[in-house]
Amino acid sequence: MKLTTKIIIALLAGAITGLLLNLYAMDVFNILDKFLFNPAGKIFISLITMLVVPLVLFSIILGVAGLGDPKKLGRMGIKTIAYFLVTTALAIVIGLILALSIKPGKLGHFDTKSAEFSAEKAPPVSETLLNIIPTNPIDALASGNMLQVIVFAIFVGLALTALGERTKGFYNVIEQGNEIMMYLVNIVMKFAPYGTFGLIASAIGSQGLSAIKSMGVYMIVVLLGLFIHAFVTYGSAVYFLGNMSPLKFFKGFAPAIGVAVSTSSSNATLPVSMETARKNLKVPEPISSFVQPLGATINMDGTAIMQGVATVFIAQVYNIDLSLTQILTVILTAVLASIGTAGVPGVGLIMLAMVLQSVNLPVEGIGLILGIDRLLDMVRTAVNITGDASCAVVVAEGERRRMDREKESGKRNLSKQ
Ligand code: DAS
Repeated sequence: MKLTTKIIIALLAGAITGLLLNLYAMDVFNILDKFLFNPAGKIFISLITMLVVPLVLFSIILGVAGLGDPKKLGRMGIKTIAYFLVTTALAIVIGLILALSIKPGKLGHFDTKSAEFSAEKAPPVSETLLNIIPTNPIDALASGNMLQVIVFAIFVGLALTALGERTKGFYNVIEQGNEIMMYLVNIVMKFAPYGTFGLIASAIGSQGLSAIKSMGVYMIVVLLGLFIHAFVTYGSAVYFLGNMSPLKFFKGFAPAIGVAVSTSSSNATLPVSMETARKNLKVPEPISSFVQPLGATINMDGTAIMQGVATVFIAQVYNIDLSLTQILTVILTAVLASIGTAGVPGVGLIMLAMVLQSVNLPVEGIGLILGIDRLLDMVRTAVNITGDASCAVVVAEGERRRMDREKESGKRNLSKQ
């Protein structure tokens, strides 16, 4: 049976198990959660997270060195960042339009008195951008500062390109290191169905249906935005710009989507996202190893959709009308906030606090949506990594077309001589 099928079955079985135990046998759930679901989930997340930093380091060094031409890196970087910014802005606009038209904050009674939330401060974007150059690369690797690891790996890759044969030995070591990491990803993925089952059973079992009932409309609006963005925005991008059928794209990327749903972490899913993009979507390694780690760190369209909906929802609950200026501020802040935070569970709420503060909305309003955020985090993380993969497909197709044009013009020049 294919890994995709196993992960989907594990997701469904885990959700049904968690729900049934939550409804009819909570004490049994607590025992199973403590000794089975939680340990299985934690082992799986630790195993894949263990591979993230070395895999990103080796694959970006190789990817950049493999490009052979720094100009190509510059071109690829501009296309990637532009794609990220446009799709994230589009995502938050979709969220805002849906929330402003459906008005989830006006449908139902919400107890604002008991709502409370204190967010740990996310670093301002300017600080993050200034800090992307690591003063101590070993510390960046040890602390898993993904933006700094990516920048350091790019510098090493560029040096390898410039030094050529003189560093062939080092290049081979990095190449073998990357091969070892990819081998370990495949080994760890054999455990994915069990880890996925544990994570979903634990999350659904502990949440139950209660939170969903009171926040049903809010959830539906967020999920509607996530599905529209995934299927319309990414489906159109891979079809028109990536020369790939949306069905092939989503089916091919399904194993990574399943792991993202169960882990709620773009970073933890990264080894699987990259492996799936290369194997199933035929994205060349240099492009996959540059676009996807960068995307997992700075591109979070799913999170931006939640932020758009949540901002309007909270404003509606507190009877605050948002002006056009405030709405534009929300869009800008959400796009910039996504750059400053890593892809780990629950980071979307920390960013949401920044967005709410930017338009003077009550941050404690986040307390209203806290209960179901764990469930929504699963789906928006899946959208986040799918956005990164769609970018990799589009950039890869752009580079392929460019190479074809260069070959054509080369042939024409030869025929003229
Ligand atoms: N869980 C985050 C991620 O890994 C997304 C979020 O918290 O919104 O992408």
